[in-house]
Amino acid sequence: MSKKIILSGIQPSGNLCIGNYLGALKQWENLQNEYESIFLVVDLHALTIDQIPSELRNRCLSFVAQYVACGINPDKSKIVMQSHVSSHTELMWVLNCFTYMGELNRMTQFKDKSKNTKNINAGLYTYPVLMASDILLYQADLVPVGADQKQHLELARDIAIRFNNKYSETFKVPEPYISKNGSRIMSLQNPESKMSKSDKNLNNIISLLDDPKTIKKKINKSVTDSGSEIIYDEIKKPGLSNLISIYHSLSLEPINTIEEKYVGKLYSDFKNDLSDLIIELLNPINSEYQKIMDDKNYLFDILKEGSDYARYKSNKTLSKVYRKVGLVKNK
Ligand code: AQP
Repeated sequence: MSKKIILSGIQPSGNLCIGNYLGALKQWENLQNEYESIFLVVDLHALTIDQIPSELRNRCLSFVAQYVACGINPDKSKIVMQSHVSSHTELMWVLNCFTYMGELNRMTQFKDKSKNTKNINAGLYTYPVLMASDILLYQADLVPVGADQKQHLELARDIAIRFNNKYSETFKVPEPYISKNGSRIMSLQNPESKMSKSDKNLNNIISLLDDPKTIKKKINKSVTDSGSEIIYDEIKKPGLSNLISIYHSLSLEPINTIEEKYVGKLYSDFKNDLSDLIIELLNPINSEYQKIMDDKNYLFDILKEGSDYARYKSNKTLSKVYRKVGLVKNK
């Protein structure tokens, strides 16, 4: 029996951070052993935000290297640059015609992002349709995402069901895979908002490429709450609870074991240990990353293999869709 397919992606729109690691990359690393895996760098999605072209170009390659350094193994998984496979945007147009404005108006990520930018472009608005196309093209069974992306995945499912009902079975209806661990890591300075890689305030995030000194500094400066007890309470102690959550995701120690361990200890003791845990995770990722970035041929080979596979696989779906909606095939 053929393996089930998982697909996920990250947009190269800032510095990959431990939110992305715990909510996405760490899950991918585990899942790739069990599933046929496709991991995208969704560079077209990144255009919804103002970009400096030379920086975007470097970041796209840097993301591929960071995927591999975080354990995504190109022998097990396909790593694909979204813009290398034109079927993504082709299918998106068709799906646009099956998506209602009312659905897009309800997307909370659009509402949040458009609050913080003057550049409210149509791409930002139709972003979830491109994401639906990314997923449905490959007939993905399972989509690992952080909790923040669940609404987008539900829209992809609704579009797939709508299309299938109208034209007969065409798309696999994908299921979300949301890990309980690390599915929503919050900002270090503002624990009411999620940690986001494109946050301009770098003190809000731990980037995967931060050095140990910077990590210590950011964790020491992170917002904690009044009181001195180290206990998990999202309402009364959102800042501390976020740090405990990160500790828990990295050490895999249950939350109550962590609380017991720090009875009678200071916030600063806890923060020191948390910094050490993060440094222990990121040190090997950093050295692996440097090695990979020094071998650009290796990076381009990974992308070539990914796009060859992705073109073949996605074209099958796209041809089926074009035929079903009534478009004439080119001879
Ligand atoms: N704070 C988070 N905690 C857990 N998981 C997270 N993810 C993002 N932030 C957290 C997961 O990482 C993947 C990134 O997907 P994306 O780049 O397409 O979109 P995003 O959700 O908009 O991510 P960011 O980091 O907030 O990026 P920017 O700042 O560029 O918009 C997804 O699986 C997401 O769930």
